[in-house]
Amino acid sequence: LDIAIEEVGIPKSSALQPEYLVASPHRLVPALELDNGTRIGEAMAICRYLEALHPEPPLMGRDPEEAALIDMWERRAELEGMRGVVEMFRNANPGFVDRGLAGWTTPVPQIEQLVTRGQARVERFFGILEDRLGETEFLGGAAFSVADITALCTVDFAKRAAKSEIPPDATNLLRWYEAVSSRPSAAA
Ligand SMILES: N[C@@H](CCC(=O)N[C@@H](CS)C(=O)NCC(=O)O)C(=O)O
Repeated sequence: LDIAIEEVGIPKSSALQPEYLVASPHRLVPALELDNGTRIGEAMAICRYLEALHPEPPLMGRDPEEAALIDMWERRAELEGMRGVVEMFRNANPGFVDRGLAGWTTPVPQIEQLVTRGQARVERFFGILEDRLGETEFLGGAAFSVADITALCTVDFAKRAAKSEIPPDATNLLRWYEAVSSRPSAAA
């Protein structure tokens, strides 16, 4: 989809631009601004909006069962995987001192123990992915979906920001990672 992208501060600086924050009480990115001025926050709400406008190819399932399984795995990828990476990243990175939680205006101290706990969550998540991808080609089932997109972002962020690599013996996960990373959209 051809959508104009405007950088408003993350990740290039340590804070979001004041002009952006004026109309963003949640103080988080991303947000999708419609032509009528409506702003949609939350990555998955944005995905759902775009999917409704552009249903082909379907990334959120073709029937209720497929949709539920994709939703289940997408939520696991965010809540179990991405949360762990974020815990590691925000609580260890010197650029995030007093910014332990995103979107807060008051200082939130970093907590060292969350780095270790985040690492444990990421390792557990890699195991969950490895088991699931031994059963199905993609995370949500037989077709590539938004669950794979969130999981790929999680694995890439884990590698880049938290130096957590896929274990070499996780052959199903490595097979999947190679396949989804080489899709033109991911490569771009
Ligand atoms: N649940 C939100 C999470 C948004 C979020 O945490 N965004 C982070 C960066 S990816 C942010 O805006 N951080 C601002 C900050 O650190 O102050 C979503 O899915 O969009």
